[in-house]
Order: sequence, then structure tokens, then C-alpha cells
Amino acid sequence: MSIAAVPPDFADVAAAFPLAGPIVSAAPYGNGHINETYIAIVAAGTGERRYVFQKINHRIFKNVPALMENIARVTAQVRAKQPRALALVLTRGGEVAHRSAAGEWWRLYDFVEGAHTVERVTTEAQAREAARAFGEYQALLVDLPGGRLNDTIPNFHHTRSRFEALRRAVVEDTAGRAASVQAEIAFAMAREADTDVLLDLLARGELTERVTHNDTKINNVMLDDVTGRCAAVIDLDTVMPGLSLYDFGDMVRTAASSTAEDNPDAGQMHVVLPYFRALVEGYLESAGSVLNAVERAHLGFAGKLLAFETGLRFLTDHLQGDVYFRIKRPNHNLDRARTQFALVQSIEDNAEAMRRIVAEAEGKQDGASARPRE
Ligand code: ADP
Ligand code: GN1
Ligand code: MG
Repeated sequence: MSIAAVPPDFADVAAAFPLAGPIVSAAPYGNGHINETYIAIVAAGTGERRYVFQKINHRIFKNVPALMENIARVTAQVRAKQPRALALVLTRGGEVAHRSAAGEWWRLYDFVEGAHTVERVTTEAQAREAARAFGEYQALLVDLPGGRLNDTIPNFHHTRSRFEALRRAVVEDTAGRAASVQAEIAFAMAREADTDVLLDLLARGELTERVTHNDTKINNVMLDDVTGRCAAVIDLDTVMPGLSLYDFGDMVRTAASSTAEDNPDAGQMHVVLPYFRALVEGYLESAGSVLNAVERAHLGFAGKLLAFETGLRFLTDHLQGDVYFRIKRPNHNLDRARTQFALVQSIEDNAEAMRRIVAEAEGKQDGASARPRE
């Protein structure tokens, strides 16, 4: 068995689950910022079978049983309608997760075969399909039985709270970095009014809380290797009550953006209008019947808000000494904050064009639904 760079107790953890055979190899996998993901290949009969092990970050997800209860409910609901959707493998004891001797929480998923994730969108078709898939995911969960899901991270997309957290981090300046990021702090402070827009609409009842994914990064949807269609929506830790605009906004942030979230040259970051159009069309195709007029009117703003909020979070983490998002180099979170703020600026500059795109997509959709079936 070759086990590269997996935790020392990996074999013990694996033994808690009813794998199809002995482990042939295991290695770190994926590019997430929060959990640790490992791929394991096991011998199964004359062939092999693959699994995805995840060590859940319980410093961030403080109530893992509540989180896993959400995931068990959501995967059961979605798999009834999508056979390739993410499937949890229960422990030998029938539990949804395993607590190791070291006190870490582990869960196991079947590997979604014949599909892949992308870190960057390179075609309009990918953007359209990702948005259609996340919209469909939301539609599948509209009638989730069993009451409200648990809030796995309270106030996760509460942009006002994220803004106040940045303000506190500037005052506390624990890592002594505030003086060197004055321009970024000023950029954020100048946009305080944006933080309340959706929260005010929610308070007035013009927006409705729904079951949403809340982390609709482009690498959280697996696309079929042959057809390019969605095979599975993944990364379900934050599936909980939220706003559909948060889901759409995070797609804009990651799928209608011109460069990687952590490009050290923020000058390369701008909104990509053809991908934005594809996202709007894909999302309206699957979630259009669920969305109200206020949601439709804020699709462009949602992209700006999520880029802003994520920038606030990266800048806060930089000021706090990189305690939340995993970093791979010095100033990694600062680079991330800068690209997000560059995207905010670009969306502001393109607001009118984005409004037109939404209006045209709605016109097309109305035309399509008004057209008699052939
Ligand atoms: P994180 O929360 O750290 O982003 P994810 O659940 O998104 O973790 O997993 C990280 C990466 O691992 C994904 O982008 C995807 O490429 C891969 N992955 C996760 N789950 C599966 C799965 N069930 N089958 C195949 N690949 C997966
Ligand atoms: C984190 O886990 P991952 O990498 O999919 C974060 C998201 C951020 C994203 C920024 C639980 O997502 O909220 O938007 O990084 N997840 C959590 O890349 O905080
Ligand atoms: Mg992920």
C-alpha cells in the first residue's frame, strides 16, 4: 500500500468504514481551503474502487453532528432524483461520520466516477451548466422534509457581520499588518452601504429564505467527462437556509471572473460578460420558476456582493494572521482579497451592461415559455 502524505492514523480511520477491499493507495486530493480531502483506491475483486475521505475542519464547523445530519438529509433527498449525486458511505457502526482517537471527524463519500471539477471556466457551456446545476439543486431541495436545516456556520453570508469583523480586525491589528493594507481597508469601508442591501430586503419580506448551497464555487460542481453535464454537486457543508442570491453571486464570483481567486496580479481580474450571460441563462432555466422579481433584479448585484463579502473575509483573515483560510505562501489571503476587490470594481463599472444581459435573458426565457410546445 502506498500512502503519500496522509495523516499517520489514516489506516485506523479507514478501518472504521466498510470499504470494498484493502487500500492500494491514498493521497491528498483537491484544492479546498477548509477541509482536508484524500482519495483512496482500494482493490475490489479484479478491479479497483475509489473513495473520497474528508477530515472535517471542526474548528470552523463547530457542531459536526449537526452538519452531518444536514448532509445525510440533503444527500438522501437529492439521490432519490439524481442517481449519480454525492453518496455518503456510513461507518461500520452505521454512523454518518467517524470520530478518530485523535478527536478528528472523518466522513466518506463514494468517488463520483467519470466526472471532473474545473478551477476556472473556459467555455460558456460550462458556466451555463454549472448555474443550471446549482439552480436545479436548489429546486430539488424546495420540498425537503424534516423542518429547517441546521445553521452549520451562523451568519455565514451575513455581509454586515463580515464587514464588522473586518472593522474589528483593523482595530485589533493582531498581526501588525493594518498599516500596509490601508488602500484595501479604504476600498472596503467605502462600500459599507452594500452590506445591508439584501439583508434589508429580507427583513422587509421581499426576499425569501430558501435551502441553498452557500458555496457555489465552480470547483464544487462535478461535470461529466463526456457530456459536460453536471454529474454531482459537491461540498455540502454549508447547505442550509440562505438566499438564492448568495448562490448566484458566488457563481458570478468564481465562474464569471477572468482569473484565479489568488492571482498575485489583481490587475488581471475583471468580470467576463459572456460567462455572466451564460450563468444567468443557466440559472433561470432551472431556478427561474422559483425566483421572484426582486431576486431577478439583483442577479448582477449579487455577484458584486459575494465578491465583496469574500474579499472582506480574506482581508480580515490576512489582518488576523491567516487563521481561517488555508494559505500556501505569505500574503496569500491579501492577494485573494485584492482580486475580489478588483472584481467588485469591475462589476461596478459594468453594472449597466449586466442589467441589460439579465433583461435580455429574461426576455428569452419568457419567449421560450410563451412559445407553444411542438
Ligand atoms: P473543500 O470543502 O475543501 O473545498 P470539497 O468537498 O469541495 O472540499 O472537495 C475538494 C475536491 O475534491 C473537489 O473540488 C473535487 O475535485 C474532489 N471531490 C470531492 N468529493 C468528491 C467525490 N465524491 N468524488 C470525486 N471527487 C470529489
Ligand atoms: C471556502 O471550502 P471551499 O474552498 O470550497 C469557504 C467559502 C469561500 C471560499 C473562497 C466553509 O470554500 O465560503 O467562498 O473558500 N468555505 C467556508 O475560495 O468558509
Ligand atoms: Mg470545495
